[in-house]
Amino acid sequence: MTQRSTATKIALAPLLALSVVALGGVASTAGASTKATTVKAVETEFHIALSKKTFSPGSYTFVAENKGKVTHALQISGPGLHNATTPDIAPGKSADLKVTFKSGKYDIFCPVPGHKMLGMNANVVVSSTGGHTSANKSTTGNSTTGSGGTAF
Ligand SMILES: [Cu+2]
Repeated sequence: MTQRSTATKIALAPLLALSVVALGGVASTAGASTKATTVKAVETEFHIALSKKTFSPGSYTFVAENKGKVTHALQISGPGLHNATTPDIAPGKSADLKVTFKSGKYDIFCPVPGHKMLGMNANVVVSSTGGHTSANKSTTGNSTTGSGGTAF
């Protein structure tokens, strides 16, 4: 009896390991398929290093990586954002923060008391770039919609 149940557990172990791997793969693929631009925000004492310097309006996923020795977090405030914040991020961990930027000034900082003042603060200006005259919007639309799929 005891032997049999032990054997069952051993047989299941590789399966469990496999399913964990599979789930991880699916999760990361799903994350990549969104249209948000990923921006790394590396946090240390006491600095935030962004992997991107210029921003245009759109969706962004900030990946806050705590490479410091104390707990940090990431908060962004600006037009349309009401203190979007990650949970606390322990040293060595990371957290995602999804935001939508409009044109304007945004403040990216660590909300842990005192940290912003010590230098964990980055300001970015979001602007729709290009000195192009933005008149040519007529190219969008008018795609022949309505041919409902290929089959039947
Ligand atoms: Cu901090």
